[in-house]
Amino acid sequence: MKKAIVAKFAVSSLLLLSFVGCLPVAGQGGGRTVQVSGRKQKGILGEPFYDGPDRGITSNNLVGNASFNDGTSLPWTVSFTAPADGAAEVKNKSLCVNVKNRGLNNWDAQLRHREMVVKKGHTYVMRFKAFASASIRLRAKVGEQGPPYREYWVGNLKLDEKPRTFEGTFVMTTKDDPMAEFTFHFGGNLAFKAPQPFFVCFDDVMLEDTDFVRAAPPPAEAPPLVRVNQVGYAPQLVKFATLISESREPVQWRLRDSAGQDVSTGKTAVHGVDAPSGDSTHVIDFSRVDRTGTGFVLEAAASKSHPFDIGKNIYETMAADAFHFFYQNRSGIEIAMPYAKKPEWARPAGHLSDKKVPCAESAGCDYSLDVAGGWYDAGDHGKYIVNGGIAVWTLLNLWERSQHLGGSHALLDDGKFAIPEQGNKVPDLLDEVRWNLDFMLKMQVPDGQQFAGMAHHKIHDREWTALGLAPHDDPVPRFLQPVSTAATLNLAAVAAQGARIYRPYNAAFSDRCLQVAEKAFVAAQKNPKRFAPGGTVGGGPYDDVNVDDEFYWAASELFVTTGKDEYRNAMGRTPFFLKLSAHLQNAKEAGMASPMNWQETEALGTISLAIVPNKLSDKDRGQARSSIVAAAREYAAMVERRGYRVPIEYGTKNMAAWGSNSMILNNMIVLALGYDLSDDKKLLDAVVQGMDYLLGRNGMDQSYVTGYGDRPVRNPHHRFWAKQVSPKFPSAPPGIVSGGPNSGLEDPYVQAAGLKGCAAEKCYVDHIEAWSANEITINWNAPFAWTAAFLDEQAGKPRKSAAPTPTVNAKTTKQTKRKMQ
Ligand SMILES: [Ca+2]
Ligand SMILES: [Ca+2]
Ligand SMILES: [Ca+2]
Repeated sequence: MKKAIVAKFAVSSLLLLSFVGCLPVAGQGGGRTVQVSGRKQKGILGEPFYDGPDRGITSNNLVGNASFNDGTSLPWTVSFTAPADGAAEVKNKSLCVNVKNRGLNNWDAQLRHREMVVKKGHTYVMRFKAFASASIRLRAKVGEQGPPYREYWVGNLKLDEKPRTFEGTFVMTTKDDPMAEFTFHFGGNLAFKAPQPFFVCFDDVMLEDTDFVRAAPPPAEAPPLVRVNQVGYAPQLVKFATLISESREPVQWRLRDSAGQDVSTGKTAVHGVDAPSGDSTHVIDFSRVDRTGTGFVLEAAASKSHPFDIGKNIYETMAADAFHFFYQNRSGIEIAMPYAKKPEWARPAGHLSDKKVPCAESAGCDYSLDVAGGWYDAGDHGKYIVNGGIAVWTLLNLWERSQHLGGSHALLDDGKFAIPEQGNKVPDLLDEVRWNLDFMLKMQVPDGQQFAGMAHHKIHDREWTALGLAPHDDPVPRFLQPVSTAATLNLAAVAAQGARIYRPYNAAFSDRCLQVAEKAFVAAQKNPKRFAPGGTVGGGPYDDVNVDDEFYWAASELFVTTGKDEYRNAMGRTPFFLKLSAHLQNAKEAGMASPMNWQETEALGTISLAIVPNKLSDKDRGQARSSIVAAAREYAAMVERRGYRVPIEYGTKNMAAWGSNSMILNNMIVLALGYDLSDDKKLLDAVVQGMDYLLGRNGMDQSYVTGYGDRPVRNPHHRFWAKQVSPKFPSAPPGIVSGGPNSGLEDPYVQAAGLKGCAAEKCYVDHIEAWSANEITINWNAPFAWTAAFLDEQAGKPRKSAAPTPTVNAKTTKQTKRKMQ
């Protein structure tokens, strides 16, 4: 998460194909001056900057938003390449870009409009109004949105405080460009005299092609007022829907089967305003229905829900797909059929150059390491230890649950994943996780170096690449970033966890894991305050200046694995011993109802101490277990307070944080473990309802998972699954959860989408450029896979016992573990 997407503009050779129009300033570029024919200097109209009726906004206008009169600016978005910085806002019905830092290159600060086709032989007319708060030059162009950035038309203009109208025209003489863009550059030297900050405003922007007729938008279908889990419900688990209604009286609901026959009816319960969504809500409880089938529809208040299933298998393929996300994001190995599942998702091995990666200048070292392999973190191609750490831990924790709490491992065993390691007698979940764990081990600083034993915080590209890039095509050099205490402790924690888990399958690997873990812990103690810097370029910062929680987590994992007193003492010295807070304590999201994230990891230690047999006293383990159950009960209580019955609340400011869906998922893990430990069915019910929210029973009527539900996420932020950017790329495979609503509105796309003032759970848009609301990451899909597998198990299928590891009967295990307390 947290990464800016900025297209890097190569210095383009100007191909001015035809230029027959007029501009206040001659277009030029590529070292040659272009003849400008036609009338001179039209368009200084002297009118006030325009906020009257729409002008130039005809059905022939390729520009999707010309007037900004409705307060939005999409599909216009700004792009700033660091150090350039700024933001756009619609003000007085025109679009103004506030430039805090102009950057180095002309294109470092720009406003652009994509999603347009420019066709051979067609004549285009541009017209727009603009002014700036200071004298600057403006480079307007129509051209390619990616390398080599050919320009079909360009105008070099002067702006000052006086609003002016500019016009130009050209004939497209080369082949059709299905991905053209209309852009305005105002960075670097174009604005070198302007005092910063300055602003540039635009209005009534036209790119007219008389041969183009904008299709009337499809009639907007109002989302149903009855919100359901669009995938379905399990026969013996709770079944809730939410009706949006301002009625103060209960209303009748009706469940119909696919033939339209009544299955069940009842009355809603009036809930009132659900603050995080802003919706007035009623709750529908149809838990008593145990009929199975497909195509059920809930009706209430003259509105019909999306159709859904009731069945025991609703989560089976979803869980498998959620695990498969990790294979699809493997670095350093060809993603090949049949494992890729569809030819469009196959690709050559990415970043083979990671076999020899030098230190970045800021890292203060002069060696290269083989850090090939691992998973790509998210929409970008970086590999980050702290995000890898919690993702690895989460997946391994699911394995440990199956070993020690009686959870099913039917989906996790050898032969269950579509991966090359199927059939090797090692559970496929452990094979998949090892792909990243191996990479993490390689990030440890070798003996003899200054920071021997510590881990490099991350490895990533020197600069951000553009969307629409397969890993093997990434041309940007990559570097090892400085070591950090947080990364070192993450490495210690998951290597210690791996040492105990992989022992039955590979003793040598287990030994190596333990050696790396112990060495890392010592190195972190020697360097307890080496923090990763914030605000980095080319990769997310993942900075964290509170590492007491990482010390506790690493010491806990080492203690569980080794039983050594030194680790018992180290974890006992922290304030976190045996505790698990239902709310984040010191992360940026402090106060949010969530137990853990990449920045705050104490819950991970307490969970391992609670569920994996270890040398703690029964009393201490009982305390750790009570902490889990108590936090779970807090989340279950939130369900009762919410009209959408989702186990989350967003603090006193009611602001959804970045990756809010992952917070719900991590709450669901604590709920599920709490249920395992207590048999309190309310906790199980809350897990079910968390998943209902993620699959459509929410204020957006959105399934936040790709490929699942009537309205699934279609355009997550990812460089390879980038069909929305170009048909050359595939769309995303199924089973991937989006980060979801984020009140912070932290990227230019959501800022342009008119979301300002949105209710917490409505700060969302399904667009590939919306990286602060619609990214996908390993540390979010890990809890999604965990909870989907848990719900598949709870959905009531008979337990399978064909497993290489001893099958554990849930009841027996629960009895055993009660004895242990
Ligand atoms: Ca306007
Ligand atoms: Ca295997
Ligand atoms: Ca921390």
